Amino acid sequence: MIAFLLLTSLFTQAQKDFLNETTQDRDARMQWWRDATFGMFIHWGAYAVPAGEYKGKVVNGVGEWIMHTANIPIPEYEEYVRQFNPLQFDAKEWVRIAKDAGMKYIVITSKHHDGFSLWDSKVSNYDVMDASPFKRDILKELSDACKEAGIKMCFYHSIMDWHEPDAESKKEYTHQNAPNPDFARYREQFLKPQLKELVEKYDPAVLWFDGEWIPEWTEEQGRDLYNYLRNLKPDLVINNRVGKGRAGMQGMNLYKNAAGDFGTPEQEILEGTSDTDWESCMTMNDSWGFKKTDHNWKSAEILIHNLVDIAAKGGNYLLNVGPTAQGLIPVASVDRLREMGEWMKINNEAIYATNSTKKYKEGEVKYTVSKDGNFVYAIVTKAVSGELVLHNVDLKRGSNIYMLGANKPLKYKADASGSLHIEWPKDLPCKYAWTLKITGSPK
Ligand code: FHN
Repeated sequence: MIAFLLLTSLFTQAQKDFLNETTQDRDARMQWWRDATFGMFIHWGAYAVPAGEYKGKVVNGVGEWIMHTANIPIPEYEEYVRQFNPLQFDAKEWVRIAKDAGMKYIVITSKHHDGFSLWDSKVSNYDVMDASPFKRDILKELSDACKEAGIKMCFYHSIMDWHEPDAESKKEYTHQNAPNPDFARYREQFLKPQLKELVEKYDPAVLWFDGEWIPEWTEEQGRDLYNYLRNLKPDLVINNRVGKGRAGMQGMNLYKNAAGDFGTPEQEILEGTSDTDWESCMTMNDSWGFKKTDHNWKSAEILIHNLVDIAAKGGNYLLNVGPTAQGLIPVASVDRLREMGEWMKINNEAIYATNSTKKYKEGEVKYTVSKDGNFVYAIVTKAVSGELVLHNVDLKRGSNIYMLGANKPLKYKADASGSLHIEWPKDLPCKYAWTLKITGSPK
């Protein structure tokens, strides 16, 4: 152990310190992520087998927490792993559904709190190759399908682990009942080696950590892990749950210089714009993992309006699906993603690679600005009768105003104060929200 710690310290000294990266380097590294704006979150694993039910009863709460919520002993929970055999899993189909929805990256749970790994891990036997009958490397198949489709593959990874003995969290999560759990050993001989495997085998673009709230985890460990991973892959993007900076579900950092590259609001959207990068993650119903009794689906309209609101506030939207134990994305999710894709086909110019502006909204209108600063996109989220009046745009004199998806310029008058009175067209090219492309700048 002393030799090991000596080696680790030598290695730590040789590591480059990425926590003090220049803004220029950071901007270059984050640009693809900022431009992407819209991604798919996938919560999948053994918890899809019970699908929210235990001993014939529906268990309250999110499906992926059933082991803890129903206090299922490890040997019994491992029975779900022995039943995990998603023969209808088709990585290309999943990637197609995400891409056609307009999503640019996919974040899948490589390992959730239950400790079950969805790849061929040499560090753990509690993985899809050794512990389940499926014996296919799910992350390999998805990474290959993503590469082929030009979609960025990213991994969610839980620091909290309810299965690995040394990871036992004494305060609340004592599933392992391990005699002398050694969290430092879990970190150095399980967590880091598994992350090294993921980075070297599948080259993920983002590592999305979670479960950092356990008392055994500290900001200092988060900073060390951040540097360890960036030294393995310098252009890696890592969320702020690698450390302890996150302020609960609001998701933004409590203090300056917290480890991590972006804030992670959960099931909520920031009140306004932010100077720091952020990404709102959200379920389409009320559960991350598949729960067969949860039919409380948000409408496609709500989901599109969320995407517009988040883009206008300069954030990213990570929208979740919870596939079944057979390996299928629920039809209700597929239908809503298809509608989002139809909308994005016409309006994506106002979403991808745009900047936010201080006055990001007026009434039912949200604004984004083209990166070159030449165009303002006014995205109207409520149908208009007669004329729409906009006060927050300085129109370039003599230029036309277009609705994305329509060819003919719209009729408009500018009044003395420069406000635009725009005649609302009868035929609309899409549903739920409509984008006016205006040559000019925000006021
Ligand atoms: O406990 C997890 C939960 O299962 C889910 O993964 C979400 C997704 O962001 N995060 C945690 C709750 O904050």
